[in-house]
Amino acid sequence: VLSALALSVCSATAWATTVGFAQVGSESGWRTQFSESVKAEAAKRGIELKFADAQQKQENQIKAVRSFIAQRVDAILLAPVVETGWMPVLREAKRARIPVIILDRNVALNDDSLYVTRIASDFTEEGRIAARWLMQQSKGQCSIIELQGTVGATAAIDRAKGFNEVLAQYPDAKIVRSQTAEFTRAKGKEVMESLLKAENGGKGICALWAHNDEMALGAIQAIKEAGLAPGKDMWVVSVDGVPDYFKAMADGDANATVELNPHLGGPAFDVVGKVLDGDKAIPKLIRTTGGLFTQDTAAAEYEKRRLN
Ligand code: GYE
Repeated sequence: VLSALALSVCSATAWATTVGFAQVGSESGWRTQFSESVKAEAAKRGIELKFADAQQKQENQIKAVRSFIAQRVDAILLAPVVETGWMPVLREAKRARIPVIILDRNVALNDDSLYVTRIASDFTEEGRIAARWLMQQSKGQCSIIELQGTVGATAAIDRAKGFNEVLAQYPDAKIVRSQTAEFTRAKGKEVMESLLKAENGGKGICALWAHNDEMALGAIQAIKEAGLAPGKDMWVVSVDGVPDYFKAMADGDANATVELNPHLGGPAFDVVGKVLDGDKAIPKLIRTTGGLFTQDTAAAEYEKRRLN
C-alpha cells in the first residue's frame, strides 16, 4: 500500500506541467477572449498557468519570459507585441531547454530553432479580404481613412500590406490619411477625431478601414460626433469579429469585418503536449482561419457570440 501511494504521489508530481504565457495586454476585446481561452484550456487540462500581461510593452514581455525561465517552467507561450528584439531572450530559453511556442503576431528571427511553432492567422490575407469587399461596394472609387494597429506589430504590418496590395489595382481608390491608434478603442476615437478634422469633417471620405474592431468602435463614435452616419455616409470595415462589433453591424453603424479566431488555447496546449512528449514533427506554422462577415447576418451572429 505504501509503495503504491509513493508511486502515485511521485507520478502526480512528474505529470504536473507548468506553462508561462507572456501576453501582449488587454488592448482589445479579441485579446481578452484569447487570454480567456488560454486560461480556460489550461484549467481544463490541469496545467498550471503563469500569466503575464505586458500592457503592450515589449520590455515587460521580455522580463516575463526571463522570469518564466528562472522559474523553470516546462514551456513558454509567447504572443509578442512587436516582431523585432526577441533574439537574446529566446536564446536564453533555448539554453535552458524550455520550448517556446509563438501565438498570433510573429517574431523576426534568423534562427527558427528558437521556437517550436507559430499558431496564427494570415494577416495579409485579412487585409486583402477587407479591401476586396470595400472595392466591390465602392466600385473602386474611394477615399479611405486608415487606422493602423501597433507600430511594428505583425498584425498592423501585414494587414496594411494586404489591403494596399488590392488597392493598387484601383486607380480611383486611395488611403488619404493613415495613423496608428494602437489597437485600442480610446485611441481609435481620439485619432479618428483628429483625422476627420484634417479632412474637412470627413465629408469627402468614403470609408474607414481599421486594423481591428476595437479602433473601429472608437472611430464610429467620432464619426457620429462629427455629424455623419457611420455605416451609411461612410463604409466601416475592420478585422476581428468581436461581439460588440457584431452589435454595431446589426445596428447599421458598421459594415464588415474579417473574423479572427481568438480560441488559441486548445491548439497551443496540443502543441505543448506534443513537444513535451518528444514529437519532432511539429510544423513551423499552424494556421487559423476566418472569413468575412457583413450586416445581413450580424444580428444572428451577435446572439450566438455575446454569451461566449
Ligand atoms: O486584431 C487586435 C489585437 O495581433 C491579430 O491584436 C492581433 C491583433 C488583433 O489586439 O484586436
